[in-house]
Amino acid sequence: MTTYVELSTKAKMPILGLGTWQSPIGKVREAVKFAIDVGYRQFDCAYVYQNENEIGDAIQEKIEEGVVTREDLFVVSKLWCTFHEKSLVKGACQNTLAALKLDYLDLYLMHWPMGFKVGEELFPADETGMIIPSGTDFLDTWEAMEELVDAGLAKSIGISNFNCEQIKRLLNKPDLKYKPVNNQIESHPYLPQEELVKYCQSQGIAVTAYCPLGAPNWPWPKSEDFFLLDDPKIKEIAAKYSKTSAQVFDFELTKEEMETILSFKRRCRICSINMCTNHKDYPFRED
Ligand code: SBI
Repeated sequence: MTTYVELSTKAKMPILGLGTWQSPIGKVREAVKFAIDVGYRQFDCAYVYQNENEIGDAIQEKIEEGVVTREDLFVVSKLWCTFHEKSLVKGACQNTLAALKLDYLDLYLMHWPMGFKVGEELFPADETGMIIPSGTDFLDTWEAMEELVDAGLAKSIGISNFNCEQIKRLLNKPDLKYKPVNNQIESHPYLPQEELVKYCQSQGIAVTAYCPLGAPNWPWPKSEDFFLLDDPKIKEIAAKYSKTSAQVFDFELTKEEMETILSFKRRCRICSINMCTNHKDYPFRED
C-alpha cells in the first residue's frame, strides 16, 4: 500500500521514493524495475545524476508490461545549476523528459539556489577549484520554472537546498505565480533541521529528506566521518523491534524513541558542497 503526502496543488506524492544518485549506468535499469515490482512509486531523479535515460527505459518497460501506468508513478527531476538562465530552463526540462521518455514530470525542483557558469561542465571551477557562478538570480529562474507548469511539462514545481531566508525571498516575490510545493533538503538524526522543516510546513511546503540514512555510500570524506546506521542508540532501538537500523517504515516508534533520535547532540552536514562557499547564493552559510 502506498502512503502519500498531499501537496498544496492537491497532487498526492508517495512518501517513500527511490533515490537514483550514484546508481550507475548498467545497473540503474534493474534497480528501477525491481523497485517498481516491490512497490516503489516515487522516483527521485536529476539531470546531474547522468542516468535519466536508463531510468526512462526501465519505467517504459514496466508500463509496457502492464505492471504500472504512468499515473501510478510520481517522477521527480531537478534543474541543474548550469541551466539557471531563463532561456535555458525549458530546454533543460525537455531534455530530462526526453531521457525519461515522459511527457510530464510530477515534480520539477530547482536542484540548488545557485546558478553556475553555462556550459558542458556540471561543476565549472576556477584554477583554485572554486565554482564559477553565473550572474543569475533564482527568482528569475523560478519564473521560467512557472512557465513549465503552464506548458504542461511539470505538474508541480519546487526547490531543493534552499534555506529559510531564500524561501522567504521566493515567497515574497511580488508577482509569484506558483508557490513551491516541496523543498528537498538533507535531513537525518545528525541534522534533523527541525526549524527549517517547521517553517516549510507552516508555508504549505512539503519537505523531502535526502541522505535520510546518513548516506552510507557518500563518495567523499564526510566532515566528521560517521556511520549513522552504526550509532549505538539507533541500533538499540532497531534491535528492540528486530529490525535493521535502516528499516523504519512498517512500524511506529514511541514518543520517547523519537525524542532520543531527535536529541542527538552530534550535528553533521554531509552535503556541504564546499566548492560553492564563494557563491552569493550558497545556502549553508549560517552554520
Ligand atoms: C552529482 F551528480 C555530482 C556531485 C554532487 O555533489 C553534491 C551532491 C549531489 C547533488 O548536488 N545532488 C545530489 O543528489 N548529489 C551531487 C550530484
